[in-house]
Amino acid sequence: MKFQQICILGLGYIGLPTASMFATHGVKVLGVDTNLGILETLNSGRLHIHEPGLGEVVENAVKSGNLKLAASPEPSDAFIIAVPTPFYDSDFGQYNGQSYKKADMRAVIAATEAVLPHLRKGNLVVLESTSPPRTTVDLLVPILERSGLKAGLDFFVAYSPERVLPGQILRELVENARVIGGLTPESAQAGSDLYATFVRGQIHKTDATTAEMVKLMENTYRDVNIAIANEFSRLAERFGVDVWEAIQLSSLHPRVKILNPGPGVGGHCISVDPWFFVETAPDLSVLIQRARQVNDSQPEFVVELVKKALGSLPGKKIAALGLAYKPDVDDLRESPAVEVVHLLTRAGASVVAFEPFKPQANLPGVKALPSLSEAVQDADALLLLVNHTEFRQLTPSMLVSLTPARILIDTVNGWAGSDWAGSGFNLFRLGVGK
Ligand code: SAJ
Repeated sequence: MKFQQICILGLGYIGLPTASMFATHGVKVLGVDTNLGILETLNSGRLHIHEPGLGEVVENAVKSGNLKLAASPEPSDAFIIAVPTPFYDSDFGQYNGQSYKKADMRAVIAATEAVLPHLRKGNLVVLESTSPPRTTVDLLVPILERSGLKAGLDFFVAYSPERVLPGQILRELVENARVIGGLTPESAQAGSDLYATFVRGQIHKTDATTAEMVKLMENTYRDVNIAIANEFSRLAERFGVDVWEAIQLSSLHPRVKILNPGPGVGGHCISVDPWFFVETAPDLSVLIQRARQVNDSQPEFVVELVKKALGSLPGKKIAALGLAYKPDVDDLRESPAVEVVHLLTRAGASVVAFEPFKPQANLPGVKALPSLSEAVQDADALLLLVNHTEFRQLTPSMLVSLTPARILIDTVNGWAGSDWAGSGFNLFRLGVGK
């Protein structure tokens, strides 16, 4: 199948790089976003997200004349839906006395309904948004068939999960293997033809529900593995062990690879997606649910560490280094660092934060200052929450003149390599019980 004109709905971390990639590979792309602020930013040549290399790719896409932006779709050969699927903040499900989070599919529904008036025979509709199993079959198809056309016969439908790692999106978009789940084999083939435009990794065809499940399994697997690392950090503290050393030694075993503990699991994927299994099959996802709870409670464990380092929290001035959900990205969504700041503030500490990738961050309940020196200048303790390269490179001699604080708390093993012994700084590390 040939695709001359496509429409991509949702210009976030996935939609925008994907749209630009198609455009720089000769396809006419209409990038659609209902957020007019995003369209305005992009139209003025700026970006609303930080991703290495993205600025250049978007610029090339616009210069090529192939990437146009609009607030609503137009008739196209294919439509790709890449809108967010968060969970509801205050609408929880219940199973056996345990509450679980529920997916908010309103953006997917709205995007699919926006495609509906433009759907023609022979079109392809692809859902990329991470979704609960059976979304393509049970949610997307019934909406699209309101057109009077029959899915799989008159038009093609596929689910193709994005699997790129923030920070490396542009490379992974091209190089990663791609899974295309079709409603029918012909739909999978149509999806495969579309992504072959720029994907150099292998393209694997399957059915739509398998592809949905593959995506959720990948992120759930990672979440459960981080949960065990976080639980090990708690155990190590209890037993007077350095968890980082223990992990390194355990990982010498040829079949063991333990992930890193930290302040918790954030971002818009790993901390969200496992709930899509729990929501749809709570009776069968006990381990998955427990892992989520372990990771979600890790910020409280960090607060205990800070309390131990400072004696008590009320009135203590703490400089929180980093608010992003992981190193060297600007994304603050579901960030455990932000949760730690909230918990410390609630416990009476006076917290100021500095996030180098979003120095003007404006979050409710978080006082963020635009520079490291301002954030640390009258702190009692420095709390390292994100392993940004810039923070990892701080040394005792750099810090000594910046801050009166002599207590350092490292939740991400960022300062292990520096020589703090005899420096006058007292270093407390997460997961280190000695
Ligand atoms: N984290 C740890 N310890 C670790 C690794 C990560 O605490 O050893 C934390 C991070 O600090 C962060 C969270 O987990 O808070 C998630 O970070 P991540 O780097 O593991 O993953 P994401 O959310 O940036 O991207 C993931 C990736 N999925 C997998 O690696 C299986 C990516 O490939 C997906 O495309 C992405 O989710 C997505 O969009 O679903």
